[in-house]
Amino acid sequence: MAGTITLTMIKPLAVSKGHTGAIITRIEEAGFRIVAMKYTRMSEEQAGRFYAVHRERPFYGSLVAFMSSGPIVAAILQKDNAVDEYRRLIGATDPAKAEPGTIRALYGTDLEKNAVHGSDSDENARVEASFFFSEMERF
Ligand code: 3AN
Repeated sequence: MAGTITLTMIKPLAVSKGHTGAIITRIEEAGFRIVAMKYTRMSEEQAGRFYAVHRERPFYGSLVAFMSSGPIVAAILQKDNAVDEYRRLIGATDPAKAEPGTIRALYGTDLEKNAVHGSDSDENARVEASFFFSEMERF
């Protein structure tokens, strides 16, 4: 299948609330192919590295603490124009402002605990995919 990739994480609160299956169903029904997937937990150091671009932002410490607070599901998704298509499926960063029916509108709690991550560029998608997955874990 042709296409580009994006990296998603189902965030700790959405996982602990039992939304993993519903979110994966939406992803597959929207036509994304799962290239790689794992259930894992980031240490604070790893979450800090993943979000290093936000180091100077006021929410950085809280975001790192939250993202390392429990298990997540990380996945590489493939589709034509995957980054933009996935951001359309998940909706705006703030679940309260996300389009009805988007993953963040349905399963997000607030600006920080917004159910899922989605890469914001093809280059970041490649970097983020390599953060979680080796070549041998991609199919
Ligand atoms: P997106 O995930 O939509 O690309 P970014 O890259 O601006 O949004 O932010 C990365 C993550 O940081 C978000 N997914 C969210 O969890 C958190 N975040 C962004 N802005 C805020 C904020 N103002 N307050 C708290 N957390 C935030």
